[in-house]
Amino acid sequence: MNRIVTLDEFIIHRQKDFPYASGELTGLLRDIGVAAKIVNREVNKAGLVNILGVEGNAENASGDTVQKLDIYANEKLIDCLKNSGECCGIASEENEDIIQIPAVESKNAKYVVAFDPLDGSSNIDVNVSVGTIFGIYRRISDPEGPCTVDDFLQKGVKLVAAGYVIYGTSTILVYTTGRGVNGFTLDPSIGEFCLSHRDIKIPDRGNYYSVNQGYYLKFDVEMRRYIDYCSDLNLRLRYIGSMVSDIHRSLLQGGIFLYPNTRKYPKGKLRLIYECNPLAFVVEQAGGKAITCQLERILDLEPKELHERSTIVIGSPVMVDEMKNFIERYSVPAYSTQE
Ligand code: P6P
Repeated sequence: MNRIVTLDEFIIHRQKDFPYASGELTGLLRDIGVAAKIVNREVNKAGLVNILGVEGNAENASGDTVQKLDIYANEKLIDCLKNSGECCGIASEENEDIIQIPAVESKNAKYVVAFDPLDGSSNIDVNVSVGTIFGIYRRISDPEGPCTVDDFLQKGVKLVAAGYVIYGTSTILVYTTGRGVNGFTLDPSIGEFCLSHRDIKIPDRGNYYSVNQGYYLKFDVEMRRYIDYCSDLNLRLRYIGSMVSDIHRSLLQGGIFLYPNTRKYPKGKLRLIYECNPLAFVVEQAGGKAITCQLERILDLEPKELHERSTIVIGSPVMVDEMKNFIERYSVPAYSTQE
């Protein structure tokens, strides 16, 4: 039987990968693990306590209806990160503006964290997997002052660490610090995340494609032709409506996830800073690719606003390349009004 390696042990052991690391990032990753355990506890009993359902008429910064568990998860993540002393600011899908965290005695917080506390939360009431997505940046603002929004408007290539927690049949935390991707499954009997998916590598291609087929007629022609191609190849459509779940399946079994532009979301629905970038970092570190429907690498995008959206095509490298070929071959150039 393999020796149990806990998340804490792994993070501390891997600290050696960073010769100049002084433990702050290690502390931050461990705090996110603690927050994940707390959120997991509530997600797993959401049906038993009055924490299901919609929070009044609440809407978040992106105009999405806020579920009670969204708010709970948001509050717990903020509390854990506040206590760490390693994080000087937070950007959350649930908060319009950034949250500046006062310095903790004798700590010089170097990092900011952007997260979606509970992605796919509309699935909570029907017991479908949901997830937390997080990305960690080194602050670029004056270390003597509070963090600023510019600390979060960095390109995805500047991410120091990123990952997600999927609350499903088991609770798994997957993260990268730029040296590969590892997954840890929560063992409730000991309350520890234990190494279960060492050095994850995404298959070059897979048998699944993941897109909301219901929007088929609203997609651009190149998207429709690619979806038809997947169907011709007898690929299986799997779309859970929870990005973390669809990406996690693609990461382990191969596949491609697409959220193109539609009339309702002309720039795409998914948020760049705390959904697309962290997941793109993880998938690229596992050998996959992540681009926009305009063929830009997700991690190279220059964010302009905290809650800006992006189109995304992400997953197995061969499948993303095939999708890229469809976009190049079939996309109709935007109609020019220039004579
Ligand atoms: P649609 C959940 O609301 C989410 O942000 C992602 O997790 C998911 O992939 C997507 O939106 C689902 O959106 O428009 O297909 O219901």
